[in-house]
Amino acid sequence: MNETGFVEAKALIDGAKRIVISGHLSPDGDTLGSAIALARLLKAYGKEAYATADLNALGKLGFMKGVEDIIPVRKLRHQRKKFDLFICVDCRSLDRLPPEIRGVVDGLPTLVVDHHDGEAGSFGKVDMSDASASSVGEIIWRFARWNGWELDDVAAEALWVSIVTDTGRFAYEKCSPETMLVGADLLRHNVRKELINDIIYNRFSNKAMQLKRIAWKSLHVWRSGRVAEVTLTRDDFRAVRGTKADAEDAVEIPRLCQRNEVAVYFYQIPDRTKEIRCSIRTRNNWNAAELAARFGGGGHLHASGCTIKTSMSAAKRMMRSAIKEMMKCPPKQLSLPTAKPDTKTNPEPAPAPSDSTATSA
Ligand SMILES: [Mn+2]
Repeated sequence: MNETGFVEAKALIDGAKRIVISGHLSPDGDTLGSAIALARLLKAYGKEAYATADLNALGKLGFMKGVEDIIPVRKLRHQRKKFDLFICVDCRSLDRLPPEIRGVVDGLPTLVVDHHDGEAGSFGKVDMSDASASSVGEIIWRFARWNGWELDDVAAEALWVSIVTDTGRFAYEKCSPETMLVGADLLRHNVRKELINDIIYNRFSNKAMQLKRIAWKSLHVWRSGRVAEVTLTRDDFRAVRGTKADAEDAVEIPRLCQRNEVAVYFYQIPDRTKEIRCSIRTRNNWNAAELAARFGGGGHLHASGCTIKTSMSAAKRMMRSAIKEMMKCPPKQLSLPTAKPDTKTNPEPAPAPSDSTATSA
């Protein structure tokens, strides 16, 4: 794990009084968990620190401790001028922030903490990102440890949610021996691990169940299942009065096909016609970040997202032809982590292009 930026980040924090923290639109477990934990840690350190998020987009994550301290993005505008530092977590591009926050943080000194594959450059004044980290939560844990900051139970639970969700419950490629040690440390606190697992992975609202049923029916498989898709249209969401957050995991359905290598979930946000979001998951080194980057999105090697501003049928045509083209040549053999027990960090693949308009990966 890379600790570059910690010294500069600390200096920036020391020079600030009122700090605002935000992650990307449609916050996921890592975004929310790292924002909550960081705000707690900074408060305990003597700063005024506020995590902000679109509270209407939390979905299941609303159960998290610390959510009650989050300032809704739309209330931020009234707080202008008072902040003197912006910390951007789980994202390194202004385009991915909730629109309400862009005006508030514009011009503020900015610290970026991200772990997406991408170019080193970001809009931050100081950047303590690390593309080898499993999650931003892991970077925050390391930063806290480096500073000698103690975690309280709320921060520990938030970081647990970060890491669990971004590693697919300690299973994805970037989950390193060090990630497991961070997890082990977090469990020394009162982390409700069983409840968290149950809420996030094993319990679904009626709306979510109905959307799953529709998504299953839409399953479209080609190349003998090597490529598979599901679709939820604006009408589907309307029919069950559901939101994007009710179908966050729909991309897991096409992934279940035994031979699946590329899975895509196409969906439409009810009030945005002519805008198709694509959530992409790959296996076997097919570069999901590069595929999404063709459409201005980005993400990780095996998980990415993008938005295509066109109709559903045109978006599908474009994505399918991009997939076909990608699959013409075998994927680059990337340096995946070896089975050696002493592997310290996961070597990362060649950087993917910037993920400026990626939807949550
Ligand atoms: Mn993340």
